[in-house]
Amino acid sequence: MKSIYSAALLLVAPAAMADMCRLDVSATDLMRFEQQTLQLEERCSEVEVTLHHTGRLPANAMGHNWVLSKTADVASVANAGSTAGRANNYQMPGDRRILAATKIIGGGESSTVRFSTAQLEPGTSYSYFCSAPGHLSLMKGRFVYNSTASSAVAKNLPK
Ligand SMILES: [Cu+2]
Repeated sequence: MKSIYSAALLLVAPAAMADMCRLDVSATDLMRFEQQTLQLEERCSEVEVTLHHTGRLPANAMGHNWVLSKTADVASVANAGSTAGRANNYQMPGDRRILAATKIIGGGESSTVRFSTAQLEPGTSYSYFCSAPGHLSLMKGRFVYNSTASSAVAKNLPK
């Protein structure tokens, strides 16, 4: 069924990137993400995530990033990121457990990362978080990639 659906979309709009999706997530001066869950539809072969810092504090006081990993890897990726320091956006260079990440930004700024969903495995739990030191306990959420998640979860926008 999936391939039939894709073919029909291509006939209607041959130039459209039918499987490219977009997610927006906001972070605040109160050290929070405004979204607790991000859901990506199964049809999305690529996704562009944009982190918006809606606060006013500068990056050296309340900098945030958006990091995606398996839920099981979150704590160790964040620990490694603290060691890596601000110059590396609190991400250990070469850390393959990081599936996608933005840079550290301050109030009023935004940062976008684009990645393929091909690396996401069905049945695996994924989470996003901010890897700035001390932020993890308040700044994390679930990243859901499938087509059958609860309707209570906010949906992404087609791009
Ligand atoms: Cu943060």
